[in-house]
Amino acid sequence: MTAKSVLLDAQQLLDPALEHTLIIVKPDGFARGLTGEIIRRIESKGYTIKGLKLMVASKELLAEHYRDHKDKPFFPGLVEFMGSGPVVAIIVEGQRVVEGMRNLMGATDPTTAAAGTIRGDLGRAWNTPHMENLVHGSDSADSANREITLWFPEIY
Ligand code: DAT
Ligand code: MG
Repeated sequence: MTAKSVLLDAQQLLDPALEHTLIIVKPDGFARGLTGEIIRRIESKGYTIKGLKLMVASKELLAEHYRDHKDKPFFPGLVEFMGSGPVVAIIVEGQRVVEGMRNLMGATDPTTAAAGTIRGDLGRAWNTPHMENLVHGSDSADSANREITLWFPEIY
């Protein structure tokens, strides 16, 4: 027997009264087996997972995702790293979730990110040209909407 599934669309899936953000467990987080720990922290905070998938992101998707950084010196290395292995893309829902997730993630540089945060507790500098900091989280409600549409086009 073949199992059949029905894909929910954004209207059914996402509560319009709540805020949403796009979280990505980056290739370093997935390779280190930290996906569960990162999801545990998101759920323990009280936020709800509304979409989740394991994928290898294309260069095109990543260039669009990081378009605001396209003139930065680290852009080529960032896109290369983000496409170097599987990532887990997650839609997270809750009141003020964009701000709340940025707080849970900690500062960009994992060496100085505060203890207690995902990057501060689980991340560190390595001997790599790019920065490995385990997670991405949208930086505003507008970015979140753009990024969710980009990473989950199948629900629109
Ligand atoms: P964040 O991921 O905290 O939103 P960002 O948007 O400024 O940070 O940068 C996107 C990613 O690019 C970041 O997660 C890691 C990488 N990055 C940022 N600044 C960098 C730098 N100075 N050198 C190398 N990589 C950097
Ligand atoms: Mg950012």
